[in-house]
Amino acid sequence: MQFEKTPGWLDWYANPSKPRFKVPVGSVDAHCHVFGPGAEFPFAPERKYTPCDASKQQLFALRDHLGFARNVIVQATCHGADNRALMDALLHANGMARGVATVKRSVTDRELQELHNAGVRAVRFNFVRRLVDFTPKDELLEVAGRISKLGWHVVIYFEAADLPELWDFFTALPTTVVVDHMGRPDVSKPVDGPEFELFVKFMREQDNVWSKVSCPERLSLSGPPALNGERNAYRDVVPFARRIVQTFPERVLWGTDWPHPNLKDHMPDDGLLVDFIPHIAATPQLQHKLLVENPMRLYWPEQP
Ligand code: 0GY
Repeated sequence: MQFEKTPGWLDWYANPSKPRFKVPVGSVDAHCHVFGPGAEFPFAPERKYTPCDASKQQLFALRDHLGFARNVIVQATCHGADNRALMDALLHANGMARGVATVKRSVTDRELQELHNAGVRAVRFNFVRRLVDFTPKDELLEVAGRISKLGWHVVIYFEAADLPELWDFFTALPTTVVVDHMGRPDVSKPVDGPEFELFVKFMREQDNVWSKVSCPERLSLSGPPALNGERNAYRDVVPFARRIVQTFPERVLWGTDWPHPNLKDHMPDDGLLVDFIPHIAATPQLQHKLLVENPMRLYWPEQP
């Protein structure tokens, strides 16, 4: 099937620079996606956007270029609850990728087992209104109960302003809970202001809650650096991510978010994103936890 991209859709950056920061051996890109290819894995009818293609081969080439060893591939909303593209990528990764799927209440135990066999270890619950239609909370809780028996966890995606309303639901989840992109803080607000304090409190009071300190390109208002050769990009996001890494070093993950869905203004150079890491995890110890120990504990617990 041929798909026409959403008008204004930005394709991923074709020739990312080589990062100056050398990630530790065995690093995991713990948040990335595959899109189709649409001709092989059609996008879902209920999708809110139609992306460019972004294949497993292209993802694995980026992994190698940036110096990463493994990927955690997150089901993107353009594929709805049809996890075939995700499973195909996982099955072709030689054990070097795990997955986060989207499932409905109607999913069978056999389908869950197939997802598990392919490498899925979590489901994603998305509360970002521009991306998905509302799913009743009782359905999500039922799914969470079922997947917890497989040892999976729940990944949640929401915007900072919605945390108060979602608090009771999130704190009722029976599994480890991983938050995408620090709950999308508004970085024009103070890092010690009430909105981000609530997120820090969420992590402090709930020791099952982890956070991805990813997506500065999505959160930044100051944007990428001017074309002056400077590689310290997205600096307005640094205090937020650094605070989470320093306060909860055992419960943070990092990912590129390649191929960067729904960016309207610019497409990040993935090499530059990797160079963001030492600004938020300043020591080799913190970098090793963020990029190796934490994702390995969560997604490859069987590995020594
Ligand atoms: C992200 C962010 C976005 C999109 C998706 O699944 C998705 O469609 O995750 C977004 O538009 O903010 O995590 O990649």
